[in-house]
Amino acid sequence: MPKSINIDPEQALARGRIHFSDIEVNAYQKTMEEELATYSRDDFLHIWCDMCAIREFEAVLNEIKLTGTYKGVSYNHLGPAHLSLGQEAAAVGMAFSLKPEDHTYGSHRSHGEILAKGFSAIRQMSDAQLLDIMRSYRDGAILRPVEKGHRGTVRELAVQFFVYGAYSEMFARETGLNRGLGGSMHAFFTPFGIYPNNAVVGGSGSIAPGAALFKRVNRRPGIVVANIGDASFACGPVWEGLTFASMDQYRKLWDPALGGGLPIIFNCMNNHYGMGGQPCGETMGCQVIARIGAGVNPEQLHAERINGYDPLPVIDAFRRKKQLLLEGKGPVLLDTVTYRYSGHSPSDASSYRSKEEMESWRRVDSITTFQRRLLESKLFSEAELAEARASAEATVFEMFKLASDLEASPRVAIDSELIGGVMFSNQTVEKFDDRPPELLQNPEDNPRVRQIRGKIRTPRQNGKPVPKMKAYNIRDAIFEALLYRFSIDPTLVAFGEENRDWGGAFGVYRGLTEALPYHRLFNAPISEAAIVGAAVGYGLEGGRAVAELMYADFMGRAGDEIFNQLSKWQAMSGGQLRMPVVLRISIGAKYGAQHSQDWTALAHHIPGLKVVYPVTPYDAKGMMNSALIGTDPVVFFESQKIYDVGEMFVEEGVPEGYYEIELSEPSVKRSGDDLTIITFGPALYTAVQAADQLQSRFGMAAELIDLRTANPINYQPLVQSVRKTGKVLLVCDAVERGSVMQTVAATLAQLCFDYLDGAPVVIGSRNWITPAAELEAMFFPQPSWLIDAIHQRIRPLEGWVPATNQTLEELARRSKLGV
Ligand SMILES: Cc1ncc(C[n+]2csc(CCOP(=O)(O)OP(=O)(O)O)c2C)c(N)n1
Ligand SMILES: [Mg+2]
Repeated sequence: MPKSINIDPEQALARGRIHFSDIEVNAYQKTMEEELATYSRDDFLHIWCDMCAIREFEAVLNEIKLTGTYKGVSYNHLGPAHLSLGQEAAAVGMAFSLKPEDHTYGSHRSHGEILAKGFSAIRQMSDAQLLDIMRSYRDGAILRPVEKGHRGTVRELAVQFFVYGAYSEMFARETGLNRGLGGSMHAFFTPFGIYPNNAVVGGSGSIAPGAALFKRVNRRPGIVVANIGDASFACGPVWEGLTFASMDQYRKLWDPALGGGLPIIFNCMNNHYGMGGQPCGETMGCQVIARIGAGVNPEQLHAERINGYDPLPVIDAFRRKKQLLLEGKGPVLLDTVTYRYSGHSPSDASSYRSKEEMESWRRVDSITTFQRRLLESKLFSEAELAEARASAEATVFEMFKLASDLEASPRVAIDSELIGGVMFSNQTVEKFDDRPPELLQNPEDNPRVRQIRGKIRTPRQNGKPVPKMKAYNIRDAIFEALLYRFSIDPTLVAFGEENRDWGGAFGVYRGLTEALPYHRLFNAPISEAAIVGAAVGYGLEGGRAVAELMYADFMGRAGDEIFNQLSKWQAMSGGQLRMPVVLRISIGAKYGAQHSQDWTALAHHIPGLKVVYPVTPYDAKGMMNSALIGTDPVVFFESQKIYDVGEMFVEEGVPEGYYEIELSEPSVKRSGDDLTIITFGPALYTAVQAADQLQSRFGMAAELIDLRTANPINYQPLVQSVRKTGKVLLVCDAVERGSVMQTVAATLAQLCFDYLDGAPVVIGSRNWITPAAELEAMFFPQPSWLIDAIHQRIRPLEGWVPATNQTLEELARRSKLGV
């Protein structure tokens, strides 16, 4: 389908100028008298109480970290405490007018933001809603210790519940918001609209746009706020997130009924410091974070610097900006100026800043200043404010006491299978919403579907092998699985580079452009971090996403998103969240050192990922079907070498209908009694050639097993085979060192020790850069290498003259050289 946007040379080459608008800096100048018309007495009291409660919450942590005691209660908190003493007005201002359906994402220093958002949500919810949340959340595990003897209102109970859950989370207690598995830097509570907070700073920058995408695609109310520190605005994922969130297509190409630009505020919690470095003046060049907006889109992200040392300008800005988002004019960048008195962590002596500077900020402290203004307004007496403050502080202190009490709040039982039990959710969900899935045509009318109908799905036709052009291949298999799920789950979206008109980088999606509206299949910017991060955000919000990386070599560009985000949030939520995301990654060949690497081992090493690599059409369809109905993150590797191969192993052919293949099961592709060859990836086809030769020249029957999955693995069929043959060779295209096959070999050596004639033999690619296409035969395992290895290390083969050296001596020699 040709592009609808025409590129006109006359226009592109015409002379002109880019105009920038002024960016407001601390424009808010309203007096308290003016604000009396905006806020009720109760509003002011709530702002006051929330700021005081947050200050107390952090003060407790500061004291126990520094002295081990607070008001006579001793506690040894081993974990981190990145406190935001001084930043209370920014947090309360941000959260004050957000609704529970507005979702926040944050950073390692988010205690204040979490509390403020929770207090705000509690105030907006009915007693019935609050009771329902407290009773149902983890079956009342957090509520039980708090409600004992409680005599106040439901709202008061909810505040206690929430503060207690937060402290318990920080102290690794069963009663933590995330069962103690998130901890201080990652706590969150989705029923109040508080989503994951990220200790990998800037991490929310690429994830939160995915949450906003979810809201747009699924017409969910509310906005998303990504709270990010000033120093973290230098992070690549933040810039990629800004790019992803401000793509033109939302307003130019997508159905206007969806609502336009992404509803997201990138909110810089600008405390002027990283740990000790200063972004403005030292480590960055923009000087005012709001300036970044100027380069991103013509609206300059509606960027503004606001005074975050006073809650009222922050509330004012959030209300104005939220309105813009609801009008489809997002995204927005806010530069919320604040200051932290506390060190980066309590052990930090703040030697990088002067006492005078800290004193000058204390003199205009947000709580004292706000108190003065409240008193001047005559709405409250000093005693009233003091009493409210004392009451807020008492609640915090009581909840700290309860959370630090090991009897009332037991530690997470780390010796049990608790963590293992939440690494994966292992569920199946047909669809994440009941509305009809949006398709532009009946799948039966899709040109690709029609083309596939004419293809041959079996290994042979009339006894002859099927020519490539006619064979139903791996591309077709993945396409079929995707189209099926697209027609069932309305939340399913797919995106990545060149996903739409190009048909996916390697043609897997050809035909989907005709079938799907823009918002279900779209081209992402060349922002791998944002592509994977957005899929993570989309999944966290409750939708299903398929993200694509063109080449495995680019996994490094999305390293944090794959290794720390996609993989971890299910477990870090204590099993509260699911991550129904499939990350398709294509593995190249013929393109040299930076486009032809099999990096399956990287994904396999990371706990929390399911990692599969099907290499036959039958397996590709069945495994993609399983990935697309599951609730766990699946890294789905595909090989460019074999996208075109037809089915060679399943005589009945690849079913037209739906079927699933469990994602833990190796597949025996050929039976044999003399030797087991286990492969991972397209090395299956290398092994087939070697096995043919072994049979014809040496009468040796090899059992061929395609591992198909690197995690999880059911070892039973592997063990069964190795016990039968006593000999095992493992082959993959990844470099031999640290490959998936090394793990499998080591495990089999232990599981089958008494049955093995010799140590398992692993053949991978050489531990080199991948050379040019012309030299690849020196790099990737060849059929003859396998026979050489069998001859030299497993069983001498009469008359065989090895062309390569696969001996253990050579292995040791190369290892010493590191190659
Ligand atoms: C990706 C990453 N790099 C470095 C760190 C170590 N680190 C933790 S906090 C921090 C400073 C962050 O500063 P800023 O973004 O301004 O947030 P603030 O701490 O001021 O709230 C650094 C460098 C990290 N956690 N993650
Ligand atoms: Mg900072």
